[in-house]
Amino acid sequence: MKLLGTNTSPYVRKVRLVLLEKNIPHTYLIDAPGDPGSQVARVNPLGRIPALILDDETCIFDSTVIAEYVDTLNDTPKLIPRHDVLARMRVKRWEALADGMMDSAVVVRNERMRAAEKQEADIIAQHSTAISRALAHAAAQLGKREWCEGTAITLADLALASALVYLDLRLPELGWRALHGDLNNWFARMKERPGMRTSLEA
Ligand SMILES: N[C@@H](CCC(=O)N[C@@H](CS)C(=O)NCC(=O)O)C(=O)O
Repeated sequence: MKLLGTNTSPYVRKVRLVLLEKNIPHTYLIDAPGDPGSQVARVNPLGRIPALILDDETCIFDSTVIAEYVDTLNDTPKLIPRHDVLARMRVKRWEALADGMMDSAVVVRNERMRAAEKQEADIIAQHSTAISRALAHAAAQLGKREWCEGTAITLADLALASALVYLDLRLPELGWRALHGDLNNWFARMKERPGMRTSLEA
Protein backbone atom coordinates (compact mmCIF):
# COMPACT_ATOMS: atom_id res chain seq x y z
CA MET A 1 0.00 0.00 0.00
CA LYS A 2 1.05 3.59 -0.60
CA LEU A 3 0.39 6.57 1.63
CA LEU A 4 0.29 9.98 -0.02
CA GLY A 5 0.98 12.91 2.25
CA THR A 6 3.33 15.60 3.48
CA ASN A 7 5.45 15.82 6.60
CA THR A 8 3.66 18.89 7.92
CA SER A 9 0.06 17.63 7.73
CA PRO A 10 -1.16 16.56 11.18
CA TYR A 11 -3.74 14.21 9.65
CA VAL A 12 -1.00 12.49 7.67
CA ARG A 13 1.15 12.19 10.79
CA LYS A 14 -1.70 10.50 12.66
CA VAL A 15 -2.05 7.89 9.92
CA ARG A 16 1.70 7.40 9.64
CA LEU A 17 1.90 6.81 13.38
CA VAL A 18 -0.82 4.16 13.12
CA LEU A 19 1.06 2.39 10.29
CA LEU A 20 4.39 2.65 12.12
CA GLU A 21 3.08 1.54 15.54
CA LYS A 22 1.50 -1.51 13.92
CA ASN A 23 4.51 -2.21 11.70
CA ILE A 24 2.40 -2.35 8.57
CA PRO A 25 4.56 -2.44 5.42
CA HIS A 26 3.83 0.57 3.24
CA THR A 27 5.45 3.13 0.99
CA TYR A 28 5.21 6.73 2.10
CA LEU A 29 5.16 9.14 -0.84
CA ILE A 30 5.47 12.86 -0.34
CA ASP A 31 2.71 14.42 -2.42
CA ALA A 32 1.41 17.92 -1.73
CA PRO A 33 -2.05 18.36 -3.34
CA GLY A 34 -1.22 21.81 -4.72
CA ASP A 35 2.00 20.77 -6.43
CA PRO A 36 2.12 20.26 -10.21
CA GLY A 37 2.14 16.53 -10.90
CA SER A 38 0.36 15.68 -7.66
CA GLN A 39 -1.68 12.48 -7.96
CA VAL A 40 -3.85 13.29 -4.94
CA ALA A 41 -6.89 14.67 -6.81
CA ARG A 42 -6.85 11.64 -9.11
CA VAL A 43 -7.24 9.24 -6.19
CA ASN A 44 -9.19 11.40 -3.71
CA PRO A 45 -11.88 13.59 -5.26
CA LEU A 46 -11.57 15.94 -2.31
CA GLY A 47 -7.95 16.58 -3.26
CA ARG A 48 -6.79 16.10 0.31
CA ILE A 49 -4.13 14.16 2.11
CA PRO A 50 -3.75 11.65 3.63
CA ALA A 51 -4.81 9.25 0.91
CA LEU A 52 -4.01 5.55 1.25
CA ILE A 53 -3.85 3.53 -1.97
CA LEU A 54 -4.17 -0.22 -1.56
CA ASP A 55 -2.43 -2.72 -3.85
CA ASP A 56 -5.65 -3.16 -5.87
CA GLU A 57 -5.77 0.66 -6.32
CA THR A 58 -8.60 1.15 -3.85
CA CYS A 59 -8.12 4.61 -2.35
CA ILE A 60 -9.05 5.30 1.26
CA PHE A 61 -9.64 8.76 2.75
CA ASP A 62 -9.97 10.60 5.18
CA SER A 63 -7.59 10.03 8.09
CA THR A 64 -10.30 8.65 10.40
CA VAL A 65 -11.33 6.05 7.82
CA ILE A 66 -7.70 5.16 7.06
CA ALA A 67 -6.86 4.77 10.75
CA GLU A 68 -9.87 2.55 11.35
CA TYR A 69 -9.11 0.39 8.30
CA VAL A 70 -5.41 0.02 9.09
CA ASP A 71 -6.19 -0.92 12.67
CA THR A 72 -8.09 -3.98 11.44
CA LEU A 73 -5.02 -5.32 9.60
CA ASN A 74 -3.41 -6.75 12.73
CA ASP A 75 -3.83 -6.81 16.51
CA THR A 76 -0.35 -5.65 17.46
CA PRO A 77 -1.41 -3.43 19.02
CA LYS A 78 -5.16 -2.94 18.74
CA LEU A 79 -5.41 0.83 18.57
CA ILE A 80 -9.21 1.04 18.55
CA PRO A 81 -11.10 -1.17 21.02
CA ARG A 82 -13.14 -3.72 19.11
CA HIS A 83 -15.74 -4.97 21.56
CA ASP A 84 -15.97 -2.53 24.47
CA VAL A 85 -18.30 0.01 22.89
CA LEU A 86 -17.75 2.67 25.54
CA ALA A 87 -13.97 2.41 25.34
CA ARG A 88 -14.26 2.53 21.56
CA MET A 89 -16.40 5.65 21.77
CA ARG A 90 -13.89 7.30 24.11
CA VAL A 91 -10.98 6.58 21.77
CA LYS A 92 -12.92 7.94 18.80
CA ARG A 93 -13.90 10.97 20.87
CA TRP A 94 -10.22 11.63 21.66
CA GLU A 95 -9.56 11.40 17.95
CA ALA A 96 -12.34 13.89 17.26
CA LEU A 97 -10.89 16.25 19.88
CA ALA A 98 -7.42 16.01 18.35
CA ASP A 99 -8.73 16.36 14.79
CA GLY A 100 -10.75 19.38 15.87
CA MET A 101 -7.61 20.98 17.27
CA MET A 102 -5.88 20.29 13.97
CA ASP A 103 -8.83 21.77 12.03
CA SER A 104 -8.79 24.95 14.11
CA ALA A 105 -5.00 25.25 13.96
CA VAL A 106 -5.12 24.93 10.16
CA VAL A 107 -7.75 27.72 10.03
CA VAL A 108 -5.64 30.01 12.23
CA ARG A 109 -2.52 29.26 10.23
CA ASN A 110 -4.26 29.88 6.88
CA GLU A 111 -5.80 33.10 8.15
CA ARG A 112 -2.40 34.34 9.31
CA MET A 113 -0.90 33.55 5.92
CA ARG A 114 -3.24 36.13 4.34
CA ALA A 115 -2.22 39.75 3.89
CA ALA A 116 -2.58 41.56 7.23
CA GLU A 117 -5.54 43.67 6.05
CA LYS A 118 -7.42 40.56 4.91
CA GLN A 119 -7.03 38.56 8.12
CA GLU A 120 -10.26 38.04 10.06
CA ALA A 121 -9.47 38.68 13.72
CA ASP A 122 -12.80 37.13 14.79
CA ILE A 123 -12.03 33.87 13.04
CA ILE A 124 -8.54 33.72 14.51
CA ALA A 125 -9.94 34.42 18.00
CA GLN A 126 -12.75 31.89 17.68
CA HIS A 127 -10.45 29.06 16.61
CA SER A 128 -7.66 30.00 19.01
CA THR A 129 -10.18 29.82 21.86
CA ALA A 130 -11.36 26.41 20.66
CA ILE A 131 -7.77 25.15 20.66
CA SER A 132 -7.16 26.48 24.17
CA ARG A 133 -10.35 24.86 25.47
CA ALA A 134 -9.51 21.57 23.78
CA LEU A 135 -6.00 21.62 25.25
CA ALA A 136 -7.39 22.25 28.74
CA HIS A 137 -9.90 19.45 28.26
CA ALA A 138 -7.22 17.03 27.03
CA ALA A 139 -4.92 17.94 29.93
CA ALA A 140 -7.71 17.48 32.49
CA GLN A 141 -8.78 14.13 31.04
CA LEU A 142 -5.24 12.83 30.80
CA GLY A 143 -4.06 14.07 34.18
CA LYS A 144 -0.91 12.15 35.14
CA ARG A 145 -1.98 8.98 33.35
CA GLU A 146 0.29 7.24 30.89
CA TRP A 147 -2.32 6.75 28.16
CA CYS A 148 -5.40 8.67 27.06
CA GLU A 149 -7.60 5.59 27.29
CA GLY A 150 -7.11 2.42 29.32
CA THR A 151 -3.76 0.81 30.06
CA ALA A 152 -2.07 0.73 26.67
CA ILE A 153 -1.47 2.92 23.65
CA THR A 154 -4.48 3.61 21.42
CA LEU A 155 -5.36 5.80 18.48
CA ALA A 156 -6.27 8.45 21.06
CA ASP A 157 -2.60 8.91 22.00
CA LEU A 158 -1.44 9.00 18.39
CA ALA A 159 -4.08 11.55 17.41
CA LEU A 160 -3.37 13.82 20.37
CA ALA A 161 0.39 13.66 19.80
CA SER A 162 -0.12 14.53 16.12
CA ALA A 163 -2.18 17.58 17.08
CA LEU A 164 0.49 18.75 19.54
CA VAL A 165 3.28 18.37 16.97
CA TYR A 166 1.26 20.56 14.63
CA LEU A 167 0.61 23.21 17.29
CA ASP A 168 4.35 23.37 17.98
CA LEU A 169 5.07 23.64 14.28
CA ARG A 170 2.52 26.27 13.27
CA LEU A 171 1.38 28.04 16.45
CA PRO A 172 4.38 27.92 18.82
CA GLU A 173 3.31 31.24 20.34
CA LEU A 174 0.40 29.44 22.02
CA GLY A 175 2.86 28.40 24.72
CA TRP A 176 0.61 25.55 25.90
CA ARG A 177 3.38 23.92 27.97
CA ALA A 178 3.32 26.70 30.54
CA LEU A 179 -0.30 25.85 31.38
CA HIS A 180 -0.21 22.08 30.98
CA GLY A 181 2.93 20.58 32.50
CA ASP A 182 1.60 17.02 32.79
CA LEU A 183 0.46 17.08 29.18
CA ASN A 184 3.95 18.20 28.21
CA ASN A 185 5.51 15.30 30.18
CA TRP A 186 3.19 12.88 28.43
CA PHE A 187 4.06 14.42 25.05
CA ALA A 188 7.79 14.15 25.78
CA ARG A 189 7.31 10.41 26.44
CA MET A 190 5.29 10.01 23.24
CA LYS A 191 8.06 11.68 21.26
CA GLU A 192 10.48 8.95 22.35
CA ARG A 193 8.50 6.23 20.62
CA PRO A 194 10.21 4.84 17.51
CA GLY A 195 7.23 5.57 15.25
CA MET A 196 7.06 9.15 16.43
CA ARG A 197 10.80 9.58 15.94
CA THR A 198 10.53 8.28 12.40
CA SER A 199 7.65 10.61 11.61
CA LEU A 200 9.55 13.58 13.02
CA GLU A 201 12.74 12.78 11.11
CA ALA A 202 11.24 12.60 7.66
N1 LIG B 1 -10.61 15.53 7.58
C1 LIG B 1 -9.49 15.27 6.70
C2 LIG B 1 -8.62 16.50 6.64
C3 LIG B 1 -7.52 16.38 5.60
C4 LIG B 1 -6.94 17.72 5.21
O1 LIG B 1 -7.57 18.78 5.36
N2 LIG B 1 -5.73 17.71 4.71
C5 LIG B 1 -5.10 18.92 4.23
C6 LIG B 1 -3.63 18.93 4.58
S1 LIG B 1 -3.35 19.21 6.28
C7 LIG B 1 -5.18 19.00 2.74
O2 LIG B 1 -4.97 18.00 2.08
N3 LIG B 1 -5.46 20.20 2.19
C8 LIG B 1 -5.50 20.39 0.78
C9 LIG B 1 -4.23 21.02 0.26
O3 LIG B 1 -3.22 21.03 0.99
O4 LIG B 1 -4.24 21.48 -0.88
C10 LIG B 1 -8.70 14.06 7.22
O5 LIG B 1 -8.82 13.78 8.42
O6 LIG B 1 -8.05 13.38 6.43
